[in-house]
Amino acid sequence: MLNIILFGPPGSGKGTQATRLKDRFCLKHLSTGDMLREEKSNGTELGLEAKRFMDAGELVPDHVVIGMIAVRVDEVLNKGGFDGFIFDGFPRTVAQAEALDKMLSERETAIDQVLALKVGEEELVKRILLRGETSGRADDRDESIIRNRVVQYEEKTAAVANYYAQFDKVTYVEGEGGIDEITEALAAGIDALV
Ligand code: B4P
Repeated sequence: MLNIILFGPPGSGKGTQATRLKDRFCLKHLSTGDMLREEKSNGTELGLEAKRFMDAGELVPDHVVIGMIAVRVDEVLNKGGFDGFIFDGFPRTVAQAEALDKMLSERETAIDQVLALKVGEEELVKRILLRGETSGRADDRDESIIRNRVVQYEEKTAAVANYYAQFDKVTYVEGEGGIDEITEALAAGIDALV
């Protein structure tokens, strides 16, 4: 199996790039952001719990996202049809990373590489505000909420790259520039693994 984490701050292009890479490498794309938005729009109990965190630009509690991912991973492993996973927006804390590693190891697989997109804060804010004009997402419309998402990233998520760096599993990729050009740089990182 080939298991990749697409990593980076909010608005760095994780979702954009994961959508392009999944078919090319026959990977199942698992986005915790998309899953949580689906739970929210279906009005489930989990979605209602997640809403207040997401709308404020805070991270949803670890136990919620870890449980959600485990169910999806098992669905895919039982059904088959993919060569691995591309995790997008997960893990976002070291506790999530440790839980993911344990979960994968119990299923006799592991993370192969973290591809980390580098984008400056002003570019992140600009992109998300632009997306907010059409996304309908409450967390994309208010600059102070967007900046809080960046703060949450610095305080809680950036450490995930250090966690995987101790196993030599992190490759940094320039995330500013043309979308096609960035896809090719990420694909080259995956090609180097297969
Ligand atoms: P996410 O859905 O993961 O939100 P995101 O970080 O904004 O998405 P992404 O980074 O993928 O957006 P993209 O760059 O593709 O999470 C939302 C919320 O859910 C979080 O704040 C949190 O509350 C919660 N959550 C999710 N996962 C969680 C977890 N594991 N633990 C706890 N809480 C969790 O796109 C940004 C924009 O940039 C797009 O409009 C795109 O078109 C544009 N863009 C992309 N590449 C570009 C480029 N090269 N140039 C110009 N524009 C570009």
